Amino acid sequence: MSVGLTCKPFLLWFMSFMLAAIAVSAVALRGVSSSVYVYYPETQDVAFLPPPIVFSHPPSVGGGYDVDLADRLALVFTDFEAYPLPGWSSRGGSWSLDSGYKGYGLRGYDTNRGGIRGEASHYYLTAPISGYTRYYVAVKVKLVDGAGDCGISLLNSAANNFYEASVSASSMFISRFDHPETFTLLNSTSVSLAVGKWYILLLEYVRAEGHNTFTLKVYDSSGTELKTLRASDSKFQPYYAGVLVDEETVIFDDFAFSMGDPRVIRVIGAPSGASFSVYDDLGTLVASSAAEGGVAELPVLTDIVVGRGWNGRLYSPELSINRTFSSIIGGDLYEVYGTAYDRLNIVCGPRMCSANITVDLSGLAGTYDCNVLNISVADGYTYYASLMLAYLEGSPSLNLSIASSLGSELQPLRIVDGSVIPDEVSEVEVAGVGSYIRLRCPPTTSGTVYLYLVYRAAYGPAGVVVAYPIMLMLQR
Ligand SMILES: [Ca+2]
Ligand SMILES: [Ca+2]
Repeated sequence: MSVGLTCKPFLLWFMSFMLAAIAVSAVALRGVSSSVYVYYPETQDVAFLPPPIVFSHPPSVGGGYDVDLADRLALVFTDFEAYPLPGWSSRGGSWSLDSGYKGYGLRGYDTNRGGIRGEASHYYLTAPISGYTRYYVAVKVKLVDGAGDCGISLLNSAANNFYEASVSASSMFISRFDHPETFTLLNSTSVSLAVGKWYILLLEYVRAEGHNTFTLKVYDSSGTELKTLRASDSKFQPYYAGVLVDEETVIFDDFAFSMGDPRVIRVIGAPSGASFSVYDDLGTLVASSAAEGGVAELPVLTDIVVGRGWNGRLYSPELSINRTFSSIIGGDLYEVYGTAYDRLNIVCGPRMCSANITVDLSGLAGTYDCNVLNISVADGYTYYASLMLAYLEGSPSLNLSIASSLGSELQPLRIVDGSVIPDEVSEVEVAGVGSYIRLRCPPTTSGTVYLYLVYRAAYGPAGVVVAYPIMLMLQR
């Protein structure tokens, strides 16, 4: 409300009280108009001032669906596009960049630490992994000489004892090395690998009751599994993870340390009939799959760190989704959400100070996330705005927030199964055009939410609070 009054202090207080009373009654009674009359004592006139904040329909943009990264299982990943890497350290060996599977790879040459059988050269992550009891380590390898072996190393905290999950040209094995010279073979099997070709190693580690269990799989570069090998041991709990090379020269690429299976990325919330493709930063197709039962599983085993580790793209022609992410990594979970404005029916009140919004969620497979109401400030001032719940019908689940054109976003008003999560709902400053109310809700929700946009002037003595009623009906 414009409060450009030039009256005496008592009258000013009285006007504030009256305006606040209107606001309070608007809070208490749904449908009360928030129009405000300003009283000019000098002329005894009553004049209507246009409301400074008005609602309007949000601009209709977007293709109806979008997708976001919802979870990432890989804690560390690299496509070895640089050397040295921050957060990595070497023990023995000669390490450098070379041509990789895509872009560069890490070339490792074993300096054969003293010629002890089973000793090896390591390049490993300096962040400890001992806090995890189940994880996957994936890496791509290419033998250059064929004389020795290479693979995944899990070292102790002194980095001198280690477990090794490795391949050579003729075998794969899991072993333990104890400083200074004890080599223990835990399990092995024959497998034929060609020198100069790429293979993928995937190690699953599980620790339970002081026991380590290792499962090593080797795949060719097309993703065909060649063999699986298992072993268990309880000598020590691994403290560092990395790669190793022993009496061999090798090139590594596509390394991931992951809390879950890195062989697929999953897209959830996908409507039936939708298909998805993953492209790398070089424009090459890595994987594609159709959604079934709301989920698409894209096999990215052949390139777990998609492309060179940056600018991966997720594409769905049916949903008009074409999103580039800073990286796409095996184990990622993506969620499709609906953004369709044609699901919205918005009716604003005669002075654009109230709104009835109906959202049609029928047939939507994923989350709905949409700007449902524009907020424009017409008088050039800045206001503090927040959302206040009046009451609910049904037991809807949703988040509502105000995104300000000034850059801040209100902590959402969260309702889960009809209960309000008692978050502190803060105020945001709104000014000019481009602020809006944003709704995010699961497709299964329904019910009606009665709430208020509450605002006060950011200038002068605070005290005039105005509330605009909003009814939000979620239909399925
Ligand atoms: Ca690479
Ligand atoms: Ca890669």
